[in-house]
Amino acid sequence: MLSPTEAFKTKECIFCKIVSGTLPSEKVYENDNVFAFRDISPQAPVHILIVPKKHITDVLDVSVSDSAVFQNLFQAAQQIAAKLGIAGSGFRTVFNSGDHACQTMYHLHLHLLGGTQMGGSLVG
Ligand code: DGP
Repeated sequence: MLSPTEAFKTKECIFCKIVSGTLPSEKVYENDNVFAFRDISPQAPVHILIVPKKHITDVLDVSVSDSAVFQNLFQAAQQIAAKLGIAGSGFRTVFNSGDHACQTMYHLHLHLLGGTQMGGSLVG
């Protein structure tokens, strides 16, 4: 029998379906551990979501054995920022976790935002 996490992954998770190609996305980067695509409702000229291929729900769900995945998330951010021309001008990287952070997609994702001057507030 599938664990609740595995059942969610196979039946419900939109980002798992994007990773597997069952749902379409505008892919910008992929390696063995992570997949990155353009956000469907961008909040900046560049708004990319970088997700682990493995279903991890949020930051609370990350374990020590996922260290390679985390390394890959940040390597992907560096490479995508360079590829999309925002490494020099600057960019923001954000993980939302839970209600107060307004997390809506319960598959861990690193937002990569750039291409414009952003405000200084991280909470408003
Ligand atoms: P968060 O609030 O941190 O959980 O952000 C979830 C983001 O996911 C949000 O900016 C919109 C984006 N999103 C939701 N559904 C889809 C989808 O089907 N495709 C794409 N490309 N992005 C999506």
